[in-house]
Amino acid sequence: MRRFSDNFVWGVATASYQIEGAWQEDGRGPSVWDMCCQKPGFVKEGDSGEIACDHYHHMEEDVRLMRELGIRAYRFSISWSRVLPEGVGSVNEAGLAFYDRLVDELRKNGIEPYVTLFHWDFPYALYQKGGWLNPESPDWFAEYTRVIVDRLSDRVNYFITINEPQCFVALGHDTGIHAPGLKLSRRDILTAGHHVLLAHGRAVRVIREHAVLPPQIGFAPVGNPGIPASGQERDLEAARRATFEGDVAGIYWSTAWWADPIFLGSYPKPKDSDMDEVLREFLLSVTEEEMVLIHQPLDFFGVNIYQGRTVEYADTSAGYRCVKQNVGCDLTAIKWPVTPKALYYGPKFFYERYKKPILITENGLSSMDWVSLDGKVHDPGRIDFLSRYLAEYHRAYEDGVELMGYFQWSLMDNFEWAEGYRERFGLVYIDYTTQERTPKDSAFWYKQVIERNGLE
Ligand code: PNW
Repeated sequence: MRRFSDNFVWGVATASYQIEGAWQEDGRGPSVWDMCCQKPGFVKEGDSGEIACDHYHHMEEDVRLMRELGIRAYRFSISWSRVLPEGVGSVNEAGLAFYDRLVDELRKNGIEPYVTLFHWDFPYALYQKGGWLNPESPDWFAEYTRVIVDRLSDRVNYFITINEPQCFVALGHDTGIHAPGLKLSRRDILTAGHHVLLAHGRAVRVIREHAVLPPQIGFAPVGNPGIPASGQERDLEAARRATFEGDVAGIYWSTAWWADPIFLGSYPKPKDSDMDEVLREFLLSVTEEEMVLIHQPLDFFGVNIYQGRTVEYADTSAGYRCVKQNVGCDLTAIKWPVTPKALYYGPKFFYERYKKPILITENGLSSMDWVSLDGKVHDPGRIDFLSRYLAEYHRAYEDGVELMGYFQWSLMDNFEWAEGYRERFGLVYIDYTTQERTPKDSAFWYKQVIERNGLE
């Protein structure tokens, strides 16, 4: 029996644009994802979040389902432009009321709300003013945060400011495969990223100053930890280094690029291969005052972990190299490798460096699920995957890493960004033509895990 601590939180996670739909209802303003979904070829099959899981109209049903599945906590995000259609200025009461009802409904059902303020659906009106490149963007985010805190903080303790800056900054502004679909210069990407960090700092201050209930605040970067190729000490050290430095895709993909300023008060020292004139100038332009703002005290280290990369020692200036995946290595439907040890080494390394309780804000997989002839959805692969990952997470706990909880991604199948509806990450199957919800076998399995507070 692998049991977690008594106060361990078991939850599921979703994000507004991926599930809500109702894209033009009750005064919601457009976001950059609405804009990009209209561009031919941006999303596979021309899918969009216009309807998604129609959660906006199935909210009560979805909360009831969570209660039936024994879920204790629900991490959801708020659509900024549903609440502030122009991003700033006039508040859309109907939009805000939706989240108000959601929070009430959760509380009524004994489910703890975890609010993510920003999960990528940036208001289109603010994008037209320059988006994250505009130096006013931290002010905009602070204003929006204030609206949410004033309305919800009498019933919400847990806030997560920003989800995965790696994705919406890098995929959104570098490769351009996520909204807003830009391919900017390195200097501009660094600037946008810096504004995101400042926005985080401003939001934390707003929450601390105005929250009614005592707040618990975190943020949620992607963690793509290094996994040592062997039990040798030098491979362990190589994996640790790789975890905190950029991978092949560059500096914006490293967890430390975002987490070091927030938790340690300075940008990580870039490794030689990342250092160029642009980066040097950028780092020189950052002021001490800005770093103080970014470096607000937080309560936990939230992190989304899906996979890790195997790393070994190398006699090079980097000190490590990534090991090529085995031929035919195990892959999920979205073709990400199955690497359970990411949930051991990630928490371990992040805890060592940032010294905060670890909260897995997302972990899960997409798999090939459909409703069988017996009317059920059999997803043994998901049960096996999650069992392996949770066993590793438990190993971290046994080794003394302070764990706060675990959120499975996702409650239900949903709009998987540029991949559209092809990828099914849910514990609950969604039939997008009827909006019927069918809990998969894994949902009932997860219910037992929660009841036992661990694995058999
Ligand atoms: C996350 N990686 O994105 C997002 O927070 C979710 O909105 C998304 O649906 C979910 O994971 C599944 O993709 C990630 O490369 C994107 O390791 C990429 C990675 C991890 C998470």
